[in-house]
Amino acid sequence: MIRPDDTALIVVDVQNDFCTGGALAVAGGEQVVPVINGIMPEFGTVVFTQDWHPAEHVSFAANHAGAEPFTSIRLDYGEQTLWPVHCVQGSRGAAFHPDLDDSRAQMVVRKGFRPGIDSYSAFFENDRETVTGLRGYLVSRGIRRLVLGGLATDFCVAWSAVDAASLGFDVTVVLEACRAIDLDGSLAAQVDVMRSAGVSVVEALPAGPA
Ligand code: VGL
Ligand code: ZN
Repeated sequence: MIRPDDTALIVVDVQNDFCTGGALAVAGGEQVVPVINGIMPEFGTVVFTQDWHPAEHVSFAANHAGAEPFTSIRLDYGEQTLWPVHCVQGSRGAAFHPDLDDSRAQMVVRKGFRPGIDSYSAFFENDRETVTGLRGYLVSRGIRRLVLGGLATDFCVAWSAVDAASLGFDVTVVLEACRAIDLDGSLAAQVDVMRSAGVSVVEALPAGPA
C-alpha cells in the first residue's frame, strides 16, 4: 500500500453488462479491468459499486409501453433516461467482470435496487435525497480522499465524483480507468461538470498522493 491511509479507491460498476457483449455495453468497458487491477494494491481501502436493479425497475425502457431505450421520461424526481434492461439482480450481467480482482473489495455498495428510483451516484440516488450509506462508511473509516475509476465515466462515475466533492471529499477521477457511454456529448459535458465541482480529472493516477 503506497497511498495515504485516508485515501480510498472507488471502483464503479465494472460489471458484465457494461462490457463488450453486455446489455448496456460501454465501448471498451473491459479495458478498464487491467488498469484497475494494477492500481488496487496501492490502496488500503477499496470499495466497489454494483448497479443492482429489480426486473421491474423504472429506468428500463421495457417497463414503459412504447418507450425506446436512450430516450427520457419525466418522473416525480425529474428527468430519467430510459435504458435497456441491464444489471438485473443476480444475473450474469450484474456480476463483476470475471477478470476484475474482487478479492480486494472490502465493501460493495449496491445501488438502484429500489424499483421506482434509479441511482447513478454511489452516494445519493437520482431523487437526490435517498442515501446509499457510502458516505457514513467512508467517514467512519477516516477516509478523506477518493480516487475513482470504472463505468461509465459520464454517468455513474461522474455523478459519484460530483456528489463526493460536494460532501467534502478530495476527489480524483482517473480517465484511463474509465470508459464512457457518451450519449449526445455527455462525456465532454460531464467532464466539465466534474471540473466545475472541483474534481481533479486526470488521464492517469499521479505517482504522489492522489
Ligand atoms: C450506469 C446507466 C444506467 C452506469 C448505470 O453505471 O454508468 N449507466 N445504469
Ligand atoms: Zn443502471
